Amino acid sequence: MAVPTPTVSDPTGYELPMDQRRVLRWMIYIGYAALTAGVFHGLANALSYAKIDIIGYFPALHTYYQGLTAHGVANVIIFTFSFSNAFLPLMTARALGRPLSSRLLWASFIALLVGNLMVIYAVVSNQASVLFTAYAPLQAHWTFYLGLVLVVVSTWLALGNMLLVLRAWRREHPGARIPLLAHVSVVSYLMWFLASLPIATSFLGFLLPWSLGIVSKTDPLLTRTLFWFTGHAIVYAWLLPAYISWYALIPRQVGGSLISDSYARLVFILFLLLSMPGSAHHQFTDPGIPAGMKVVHAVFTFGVFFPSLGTAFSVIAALEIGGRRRGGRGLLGWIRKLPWGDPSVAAQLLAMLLFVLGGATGLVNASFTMNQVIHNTTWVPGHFHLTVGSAVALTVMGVAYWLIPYLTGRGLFSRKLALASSWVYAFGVLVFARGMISAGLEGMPRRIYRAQAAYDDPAWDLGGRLAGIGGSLMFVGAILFFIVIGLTIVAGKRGAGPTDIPISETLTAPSRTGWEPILDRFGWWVAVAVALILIAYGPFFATALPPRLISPGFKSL
Ligand code: HAS
Ligand code: CU
Repeated sequence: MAVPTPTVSDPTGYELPMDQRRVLRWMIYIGYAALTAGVFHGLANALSYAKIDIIGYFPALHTYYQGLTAHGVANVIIFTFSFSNAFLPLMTARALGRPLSSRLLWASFIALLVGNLMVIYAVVSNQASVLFTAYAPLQAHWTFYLGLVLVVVSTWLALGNMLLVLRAWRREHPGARIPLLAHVSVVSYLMWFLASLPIATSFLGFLLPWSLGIVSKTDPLLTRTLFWFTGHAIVYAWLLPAYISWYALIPRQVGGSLISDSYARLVFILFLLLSMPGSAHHQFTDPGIPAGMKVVHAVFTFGVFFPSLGTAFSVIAALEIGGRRRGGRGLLGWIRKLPWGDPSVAAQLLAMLLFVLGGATGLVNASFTMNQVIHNTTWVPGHFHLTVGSAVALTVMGVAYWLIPYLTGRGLFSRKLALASSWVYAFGVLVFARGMISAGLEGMPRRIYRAQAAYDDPAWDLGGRLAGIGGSLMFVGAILFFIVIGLTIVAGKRGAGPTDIPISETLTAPSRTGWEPILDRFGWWVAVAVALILIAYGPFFATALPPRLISPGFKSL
């Protein structure tokens, strides 16, 4: 293939003020702190599948479910959103060449911090062992629900900040196309804003008053359905920041170019439209959800598979252009020529490769009849450690290897250690997921502490051991990441950080004529997204409302 030359490059070269970078940095550190706490229970959980019991060594841990709640909330809620809350506004400000609102930035930071502290209190004091899914009638302390709502509020404030910057930019550039990096960042959090409304309604309107004793009973089916409405779309809120890096930054980092600007925008718009309406695939086995709704949601789930397939096509093409510019020849020779020695790139290439398996297992989950086989087995954590635990976590780690030096001004502490972290972690996930997936097919249940369970099956032994080995490697990889980042922050070479963000070039510029500017009409797309949500959820809510408050709270101690 001939190697094309880029036609569009980033013009602004804007530098965000240092005081704003500082807040962004601390926002991200909250997530790292959460992840540090979260991975310890991950180790205990993985080892338990290999029948090794270390949970007794955890100080102040009362039950397995307390630890599993901490693991889930810390890793998939605090770690992910603290990153997005910093990353997306930064990308928007940089792409539009304008500062953020410092007030909103602080407000977002404080909401995240206070929310996080409330959740930590609830979980550490063993008053919220309800797992990250927070299903009623399991009842948590009110600080758990309010804390998580504050975390959600922090994301709304981050979105508000981005929209303010965008509005100011649009006033100064009437009729201009929004720069791609800002476009995809704003769409990501617009999607999440819509997606987060049901959980906010469920927590504020139902579970919080119920936990405070203001109402004595609640509606498990309605709150559970509201949870999954948000709870499926949330996975794309975790994924899209990674996709932003793969589309808009990684091509630059490997010396390639993004092929099509409109294609990238279209993919993000498709996520805005299709992330919410498929959410009931988490409830295929739930009674109380009409079969027709399950069918509609299954169809939408297959729909949201396509923007990811499209992403695979676009990202691989951008990588291939980079590999060929670097001298790669032949069908696959360009892969070797990619800058594997750059820890930021290597982590993200590994993330992409693992995501192929995450996507494939997702298709199995989404297939109604196959879902009956794997639901509530360890197959499901096998799937999601290949998605959020790999595609997202490894990308966030890879981004950190330039982002933390950029935000602190300090050089990355050790490239070798960073590379080792990614490879050990990626290999660990592969082994872990292989174990969880195969044992899941043998019926090994998820969310059990096998090392102490009263029931067992020898068919789970091999998968369980692999899960234990893989999980331990993931733990080592994560610890290496913390060492590299921690030492970069305190001992990285001053002044050696990059001065700018690696923004990619695009082969085809955004057009100001024809149909393409429609992609920038966020208001319209939000309206279409709402219409699709009404199709997918309208009939259910028509029968589920008014709520049936039937269940008192149960506490897991
Ligand atoms: Fe999922 C359950 C279906 C994607 C996370 N999912 C979960 C749970 C989590 C989760 C956390 O339909 C468990 C929740 C719980 O606690 O119960 N999932 C899907 C489908 C997709 C999918 C169809 N999931 C994700 C993502 C997640 C995530 C992304 C987190 C970030 N999932 C389900 C279903 C369930 C489920 C059911 C319920 C199961 C049950 O019964 O409980 C799809 O969106 C996946 C599309 C992905 C692809 C892959 C594209 C590949 C790319 C990489 C290309 C680059 C390359 C690199 C190849 C099509 C873009 C080249 C590199 C070189 C070096 C050359
Ligand atoms: Cu889902």
